[in-house]
Parts: sequence; C-alpha cells; structure tokens
Amino acid sequence: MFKKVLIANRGEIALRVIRACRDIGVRSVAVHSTADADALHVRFADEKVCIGPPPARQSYNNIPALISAAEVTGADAVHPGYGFLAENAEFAEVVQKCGLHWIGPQPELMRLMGDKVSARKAMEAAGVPVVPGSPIIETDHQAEEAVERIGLPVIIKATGGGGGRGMKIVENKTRLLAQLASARAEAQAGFNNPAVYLERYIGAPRHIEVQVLGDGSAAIAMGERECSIQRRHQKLIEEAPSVALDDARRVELLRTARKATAAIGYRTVGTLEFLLDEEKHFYFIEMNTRIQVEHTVTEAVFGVDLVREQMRLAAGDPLRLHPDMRPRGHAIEVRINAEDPVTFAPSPGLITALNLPGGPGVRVDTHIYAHYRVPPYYDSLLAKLIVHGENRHVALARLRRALGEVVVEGIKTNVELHKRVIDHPDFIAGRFDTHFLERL
Ligand code: MV4
Repeated sequence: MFKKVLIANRGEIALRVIRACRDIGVRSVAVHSTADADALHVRFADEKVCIGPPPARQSYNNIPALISAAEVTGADAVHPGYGFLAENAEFAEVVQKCGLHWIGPQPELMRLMGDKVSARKAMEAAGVPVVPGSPIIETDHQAEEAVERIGLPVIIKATGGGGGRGMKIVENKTRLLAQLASARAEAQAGFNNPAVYLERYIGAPRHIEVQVLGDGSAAIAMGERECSIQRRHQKLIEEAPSVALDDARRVELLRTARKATAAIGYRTVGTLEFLLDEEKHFYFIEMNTRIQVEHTVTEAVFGVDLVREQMRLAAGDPLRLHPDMRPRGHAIEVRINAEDPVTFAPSPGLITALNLPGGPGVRVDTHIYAHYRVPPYYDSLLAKLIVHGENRHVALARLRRALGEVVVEGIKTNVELHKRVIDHPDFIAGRFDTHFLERL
C-alpha cells in the first residue's frame, strides 16, 4: 500500500479520502488555495501545502503546483477526488511520469472514455447496448443521413462533453443544420473540440448508473444507483437500489456492466451511466472514470469503503470482493447546496449557526462547520446527507427526520426543496424520471 497520498482536491471529498487513508494507516497531504487556508481538509490531513490563489486554474487545476507539492512532501500517490483534474488523462500521465501512483484507472482508458464517441464504440464492442446514434458528424449530408436512419427527435452531443453539457435536442429537420452549427461552436468554446455526434433522443428517461470495480482483468458490478432527480445536469438525490428495475432487468444490467468493465481491462473504480426508457430498455451513455459524489449510497447498502477499495486496486491488489454481493436495504443521498431557493444562484458566505443530523442510519459527509465561511470560488456542495434503512420506506422516514434536524444559518440552502421532493406522492411512489424537478 502507499505510504503517503496527496489529495488533489478540496471540500467533503478531500476529507473523505483523508478518512480512508487514516483507516488503513496511510499518511495524507492536503493541498489548498489561499481561499481554503481554514478548510477542514487542511486541518485533518497530516501535512498541507498551499498551491496557489483562489481561482481553480491557478490552484486545484494547476498541474505543476500539484506535482511540486507531491515532491516536496514525499508523497508516493495522488488521489484526484471528483471534479477538477479527476478525469484529466494528461494529469494522470504526468503523475505517473513523475514516479507517483495514480489513484484512478489507466490514463489510456480515461482518454478512451473522455471521448464520448470512442466510449460508445468501445462499449458497443463489449456487447453493451448503446443509444442508436452516429459517429462524429463532419458534413451536413452526414447529419441528414444520420437523422434519416435514427429518426426524430435526435440529440446533438459534444464528443468532448459529458455530464449533459453542450447538448441540443432536434425536434424538427428544418432546424437540424442551424443547431448543428451552433452545437459545434459551443463545443469548441466549451471543450476546445468542435466534434459532435447524434443520438436518438429519449424523451423521459431515468438515469441509472452502475458502480464497477476492476483489477485490470476481473471486474464486479456493485449494484446500481438511481440518479434521475437532477436539475441542469446536477444530481440532487440519488438512491440505491433503483425502484425502476425488477430482478431480471437488474441482473441483465449488472451482468452487462461487469462484462464490459472486464473486457476493457479496467482498473480501480468507475461508473457506467445508462438511460432507461419507458419500456425499461437500458442504453449506455457515458463512463465516469472517477469516484463519484454519490458513491456513498452504494457504500451504505453494500457495507464497503469504496475509496479504500479504489486505493487497493490502484496499488495493484487483486479484486477480493465476492462477484455477486447482495445489497442490504435501501440508501438515499441528498446533496445540500449553498444556493438561493428561488434563483438557484450560489449563496456563499459565513455560516452563523449549524446543526447536522445524526442517529440511526444517518451519515453526513461535509467539510462545513459553525462560523465557516463558504468561499465563492468553488462548487456549492455543502454536505451530503445519506440515510440507510431496511427498505425504502424506512430510509425515507429517516431522511425526513434527518432533514428536520438540519440547521444552516447565514447562507441560503436547498434543504426546503429536498423536503418538498421527498414528501411528493410521485417521489414516494417511485414514479419519476429526469424531468421530475421541472414539473415540481
Ligand atoms: C440523453 C437524453 C435523451 N436521449 N441522451 C446525458 C447526460 C445527462 N446529464 C443528461 N443526458 C441526457 N442524455 C439521449 N440519447 C437526455 C438527457 C437528459 C437531458 C437532456 C437535455 C436536457 C435536460 C436533460 C435532463 C436529463 C437528462
């Protein structure tokens, strides 16, 4: 195992990684911008290094500063968390070229999956159903031909995009070429890559993802997560398992994900994202090559420390988890964000009073504390509240109780939005898709 891990991140995930390190006797190095000098990850790590000014470009995304911090502290591995450089294949390569271990998959696979068209191709070759679609569209003629074959509506996606950014729905052939041109321009501006492709647009899908682990040859699928409750491509509530799958569909989905992960020789932890249509057919859309925000619901129902497993697999250990582990009960995570409940604008500032919930079946992963000042420079996630119970009904009752115990004063949060969602009859009945919050 590694001796000392540098965590190239901040906030709750930096703390989460520090905790996994401490549990197995690995030393941790926090890095921080000047805006985060009083952050909890800095206080709880064994060592700390200031890597630059507040803007992420000059600190958490600053590769030379991160490598220097690893070198001066004698770290032997780098954990990227999520966001920032977590899915940057170039950073992973630089880490490895500097003689450090990368706590993530092979950089070639990060590059393969970072390109959404090559990811689709690799998954199709591995026997995974993908949404009917096109290769990269070079000409207007190719776009028209693809639409003939796929049928309307289609969705234009950026090859270099992902997570929902830069997508356009085409309902009508008369607007196809104009939307294609504007999608290319946005893709160039947003991802420095104008390449786009088409997929059949699935109107009211559920977003379901599978947690996978691999050791380079064997793989397992550690259940699925239901992630349909989102707005503007930011997930707000995630659950494990999904109420949308019956046993037969679940077995098929998990077997498919496991086979694909093994087929590409994937190492460490990852997530295969699927859309589930109204007929309950599942289609691969993207693979995330990082630990995800919502990994905690999988941890709750499987009783596994996924960050510890990720570190073991990165250190070259073989998979030692049983390939058909069964989940126990039901878990739900809500993301508590610092945001205005009306405008959804970020709401940074001083937390003047704080109470976090506890009790049976309740976990809170957060970096905030009373009198902490939420800086305006980074994402608005304040805390993840995760509840677990023997079934969804019990988990929901605990979530309602736990949300009632939350006090965050001085800044605005989305706690009241969460209360409204979990009291909605359709949410309680499990009747929802990715458009649920638009209708709320
Ligand atoms: C789709 C889709 C429908 N059909 N792909 C991909 C990333 C995820 N964050 C959203 N994604 C979608 N991909 C196909 N083929 C619907 C979504 C989607 C969505 C798209 C546009 C606007 C809002 C959306 C909300 C949820 C899901």
